[in-house]
Formats: sequence, C-alpha cells, structure tokens
Amino acid sequence: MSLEMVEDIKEWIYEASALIKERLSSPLIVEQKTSAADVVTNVDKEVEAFFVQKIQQSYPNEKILGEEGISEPVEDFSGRVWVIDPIDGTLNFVKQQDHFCIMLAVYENGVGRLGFIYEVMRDELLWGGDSIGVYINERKITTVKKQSLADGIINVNTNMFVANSFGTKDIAEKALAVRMTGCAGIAFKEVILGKENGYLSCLQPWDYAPGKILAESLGLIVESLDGKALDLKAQSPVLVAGVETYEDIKNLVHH
Ligand code: 2AM
Ligand code: CA
Repeated sequence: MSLEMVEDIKEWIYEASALIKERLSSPLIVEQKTSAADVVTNVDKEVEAFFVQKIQQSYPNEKILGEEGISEPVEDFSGRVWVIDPIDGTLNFVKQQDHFCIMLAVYENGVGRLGFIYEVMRDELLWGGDSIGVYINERKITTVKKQSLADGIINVNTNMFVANSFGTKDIAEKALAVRMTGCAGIAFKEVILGKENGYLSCLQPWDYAPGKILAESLGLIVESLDGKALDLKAQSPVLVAGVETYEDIKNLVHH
C-alpha cells in the first residue's frame, strides 16, 4: 500500500463517476436480483469491469472481490484483495438518479488498509485508512461527535425496521429520529461525519468493507449484531456507531 496507490484509486473513481453521469442520459437496463428492490443495471456491470481492468493493468495478479462477480472468485483473504461495489444504492440510482456511491476497499492479509466511499452526485469522496487518517475530499477528519442514541439520528435498513429484526424498530424508537437512505455508503459517511449516530443494516462485504476501515480508523465501532465476527465471505447484520450509541443499542438488541 502506497500513496501512489491512493492517487491511482482516486483517479479511477473520478473516471468511473464521469462514466456513470454520462450513462444517466441513456435508458438503463435493469435486472432483478433477489427481489424487486434488489436490482442491477448495465452501468453497475460496466463500472465493475472498468475497475477490474484498471486494477489488473496497474496491480496484476491480485485478488478482486466485486459485487457483480466479473473477476475470479476470491477463495481466501491472503495477500492483497480489492473489494469493489461499483454502485452502492442501485435502487436509488435507478429511481432517483441520486443518493448512490462508488465504493472500494483494499485488504492486505485480511486487514483493511484503505477505504473509499464516493457519493457521486455530491462529488464527495470519503477516503483513508488506519495509517493515513480519514479525509472528506481534502479535509482531514480527526474526531467524530460523541452522542447517545436519544440525542441523535440513526439510519436503519427498511426491511429490518419493518420486521423489527434484532429489535431494529425498538432501537429506532429510542433515537431522536430515524432515516432510511437505502445506501450503505451514504449511511457510513453520515455516521463518520457525525451527522447520524449509528447505522444498522444487513450487508454484504462490499457494502461495509470501506466504511468499516474508515469508521474504525476514527474510533467508531463496527460489529455484527448476531455477536459473531464479521466474515468477509458472508452477509451480516452490521452495526456502526460511536461508543455511547453503541452501548445504548447493545442493551436493546434482540437475539
Ligand atoms: P447495493 O445497492 O449495492 O445492492 C439498501 O438496499 C442498501 O443495502 C444498499 O446499500 C444495498 O447495496 C444494500 N443491500 C445489501 N443486500 C441487499 C439486498 N438483498 N437487497 C437490497 N439491498 C441490499
Ligand atoms: Ca452494488
């Protein structure tokens, strides 16, 4: 991992963002995945292929775990692994042409080193890692505002709220207010920027990988609600929060 790598990744993200904005002027090809609200478009696939090609060109023979599965499957996290979500919040992308992110994370021997969350329509890049710190565009973030659950806004996954899974609805009712943004990257970004106090959602590794690296670099807690260690090969019920809100939520979680 080097500063040159950081600059390469930023350049690819800005290029991918320009490509996505250009594609917004043509009709999208939308396919359903696991449900009507879980969709993929031609642009998701094109953007993932773009990143795979850039990585293979500059960093050959490294492992790539992408949501759309364009590259070889990743069997284990030894060596360097690139984790890509070409468009996070695809339903928002399709229905709103807004509120979606490009996300990328770099792991070395299972340790998260670099995370990037780019909110495309706001031109905001949250990036960094444990050894370089965390930045929003050029501004360094050093602390996250400390607040209890009752003093702030939390972000939750809609299905978990409706089904009250892990007590998500009960937890949300104890917060000052609740938001459902439908984009994991934006939710992580809001928590890291101190605009929201916590986020609960069932996420795939590419949905939480960069956010976890960035959040933990700032002392936030990222954990699975089922008490198990987060597994980069499976979906998990993920909680991110500062320590005060985390303690409040832990006392309310149903198992
Ligand atoms: P995605 O758009 O990259 O699939 C809200 O839907 C958030 O949860 C999004 O960040 C979405 O990421 C993620 N997510 C993970 N699994 C999902 C699923 N089965 N259906 C819809 N969204 C899912
Ligand atoms: Ca996606």
